[in-house]
Amino acid sequence: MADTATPNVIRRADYAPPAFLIDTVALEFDLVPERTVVRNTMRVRRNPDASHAANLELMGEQLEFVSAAIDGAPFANAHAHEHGLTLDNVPDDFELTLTSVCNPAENTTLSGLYVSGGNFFTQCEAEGFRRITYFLDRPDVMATYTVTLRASKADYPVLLSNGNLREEGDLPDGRHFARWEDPFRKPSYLFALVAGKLVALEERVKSGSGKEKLLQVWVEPHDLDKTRHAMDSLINSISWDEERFGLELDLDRFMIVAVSDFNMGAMENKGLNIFNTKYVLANPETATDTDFANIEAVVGHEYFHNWTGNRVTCRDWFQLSLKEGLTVFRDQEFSADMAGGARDEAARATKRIEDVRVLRQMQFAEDAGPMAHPVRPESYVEINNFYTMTVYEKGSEVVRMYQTLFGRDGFRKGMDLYFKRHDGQAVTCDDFRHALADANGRDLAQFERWYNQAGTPRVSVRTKYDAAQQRYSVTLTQGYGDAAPAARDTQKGPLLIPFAIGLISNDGRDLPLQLEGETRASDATTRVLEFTQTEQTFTFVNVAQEPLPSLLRNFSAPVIVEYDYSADQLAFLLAHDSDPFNRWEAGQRLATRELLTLAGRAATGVPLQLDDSVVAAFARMLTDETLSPSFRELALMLPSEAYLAEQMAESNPAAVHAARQFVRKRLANALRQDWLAVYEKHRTPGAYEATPEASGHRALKNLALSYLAELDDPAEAVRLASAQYDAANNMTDRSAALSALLNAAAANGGSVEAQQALDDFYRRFEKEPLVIDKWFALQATQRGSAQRPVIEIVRKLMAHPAFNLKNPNRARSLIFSFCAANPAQFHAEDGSGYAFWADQVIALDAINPQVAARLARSLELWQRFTPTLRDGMRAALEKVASQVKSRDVREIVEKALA
Ligand code: B3K
Ligand code: ZN
Repeated sequence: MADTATPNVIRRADYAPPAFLIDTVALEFDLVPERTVVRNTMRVRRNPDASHAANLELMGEQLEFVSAAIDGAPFANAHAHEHGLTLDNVPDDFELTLTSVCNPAENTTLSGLYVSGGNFFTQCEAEGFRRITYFLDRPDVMATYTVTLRASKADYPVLLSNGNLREEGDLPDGRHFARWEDPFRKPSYLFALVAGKLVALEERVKSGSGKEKLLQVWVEPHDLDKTRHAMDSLINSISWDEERFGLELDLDRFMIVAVSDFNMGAMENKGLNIFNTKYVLANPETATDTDFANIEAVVGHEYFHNWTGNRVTCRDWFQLSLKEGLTVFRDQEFSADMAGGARDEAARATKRIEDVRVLRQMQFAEDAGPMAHPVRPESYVEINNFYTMTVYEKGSEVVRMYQTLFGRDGFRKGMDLYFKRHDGQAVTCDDFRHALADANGRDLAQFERWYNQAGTPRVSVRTKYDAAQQRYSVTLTQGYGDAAPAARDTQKGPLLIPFAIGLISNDGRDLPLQLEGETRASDATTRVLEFTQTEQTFTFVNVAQEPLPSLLRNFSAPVIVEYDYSADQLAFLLAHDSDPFNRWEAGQRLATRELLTLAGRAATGVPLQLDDSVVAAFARMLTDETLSPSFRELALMLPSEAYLAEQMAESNPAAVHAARQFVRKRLANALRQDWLAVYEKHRTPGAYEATPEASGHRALKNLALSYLAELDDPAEAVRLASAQYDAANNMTDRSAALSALLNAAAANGGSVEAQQALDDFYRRFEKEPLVIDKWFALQATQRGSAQRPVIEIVRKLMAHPAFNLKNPNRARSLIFSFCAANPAQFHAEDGSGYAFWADQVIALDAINPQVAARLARSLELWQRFTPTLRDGMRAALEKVASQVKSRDVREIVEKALA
């Protein structure tokens, strides 16, 4: 699949089926940390659908080749090289036995087989299996696996792999073995093994068809008290997939294993999901409400992959969104159903708002920079760099658009047809689209552009009311604006955009909707317009008064809407729109506009002021007890600094910070009594409850506390926060109190109360790594001041005995938090943040290229920044480019500098 002109670039257009297929794999492991021997016996045959190749080329990395045999006889024509093993002139159909050695103890990349906390784990997606044995390590080669594990019984009492346990027993010399069989064909990236000292929480449940299933959550013994929520999330996921999609668990047993050294969130290995501890372990004392919600979402996500990813997998890695976009959509719907059921639109909207915030802040930014790529990329250098917001989050929006177009029932019909056609196959995004199209009798050729074109589409809206004719016309125009070059190259034509719209009367009610040509108004007061041309006009008739349009309801497509609302109109929508998403959106637009104006002033040193009408709009939201607390919390939270900076012609983090802080202080001081009242009213005394209602109260109360910490005189906030810190019976309240104390003290260079709480927090949770991660992160993201720049605190923490660069969670908690979540401090004028960043990328590159490449991305938008910062950013990028070795980091920094 390599391109001859630029050998490092892999292109989608070059896809060719594999010359050989592997039908069965029998793996035997003798597990020893420094020297694990792997014996791999495969049934290999020529692929009838591929062109002939005399030699078999297997992938392999960091392996010590020992021997090869074909049909039981030693095979001399096997040549090991840097990228794998070449076997010359092989027969058409044969049994191949290979023996090789790897070194899990020294494997700091956390890809392949590695040791963490004295136990063995694997991570194979995308290309880690080739670090375990020589193989056709590509997703369109699917085989059934039998795995035999042998290890010291004392050191590794638990031996796990995919599928069903067939046999276990003792061996001489204190060793033992286990043999596992996975009855389903799978690609190598779904292989997994775990060996070590672990214990499990177990449940037996009956699936839809009445079969008994064994569920296990495996952890280190001291973490057993933090597994209940993950287990409940798994049980809920199993029921949800049966009810919503008719998909049943297909194995007798389903295992989740937690590991503290892990590159990402979790991995959907068949029947043996391996999770970052962060997405498994929770109890009220150690995990926040957000952690509880994330665990539910990630457990769901990995479980849902069993059908969308495992039973039907990807033909090649360009199709990654086939499984990831679809599975993110499924986990988002699962979380929404868990929060609000199918009918509670307000509760569902809370989840929708959170998801759209992430999309707009992260994916829109990605789409505007040098890493911009379509949902189905055309090329890559290192596939691990393409597990992106675009593939996952925009991919999920693309799947959601099918559901918006066809309704839940139509979407389900499409899914049913997809499984009917493709169960057990490795397929493409086109196959998915065709299933959706055919099941709904539609031609979706134009819709393919959502997979081909990078960049965030812009839809500008013009409206016209004809009072005499009672006609209201809405003209939509689509384009991409000044997209980044990486996106511009891919743009070819107009998209099919499902554009949901409502019309609101001057007393705040939804008007009936009747399009020109229709005989009567429909019952629904939201209409999904199918917008397919560059410019298109939709005319509503029998419109009795000039309405206010509610545009792109529920964010029906991943686009930017441009419409010239007045501030009064936005305040009106914030108060009245029946679409909860757009109600929130109106507040965000209002706030964004004010904040950007203020940031512009701050950048040029003009004094800042905020109009009373904006304060009044926030006051109404704050005191409106008819709205749910979780909705109010979201509506009262200002857009993030990163999002705001991205909206400026030239990003200026210092100016954005000044503007946002000014508004927060103004809202705090002007509405002091209301914040205090809300703080009191939404306390949740008594035992901790993890329900959405209780967590909504905590969120609103803690938002109030964070505003109170902005008061010119923060004494009262400090008193409240200290009391909350001491009395807290849960991590949500304790960490929110600590954060309020840190920020209230920032302007004065710290406070006794903040320091005491920090010290107490450390002592209290010294033995809980996930909580110590929070301790690092809270300090890295705290507000700084001239006398106390956060970089100094971060540098000091790098030398803390609990800091460890090799553990990705710990590296993320300190370094990533500072570089990606504290923009005002990271982008200090003196370039200190950039120098720090360069040093850390270089250090991580030698340990773990995947983690290093993630960190490398925090400077990719450097060309969009204010000129005073650009030189420092470029210098840091150049330093990294000149020193790093991995393909992962090089792809990122070279694209950034191109
Ligand atoms: N499929 C994995 C991600 C693998 C990332 C490899 N660099 C987790 C997930 O999306 O569910
Ligand atoms: Zn996934």
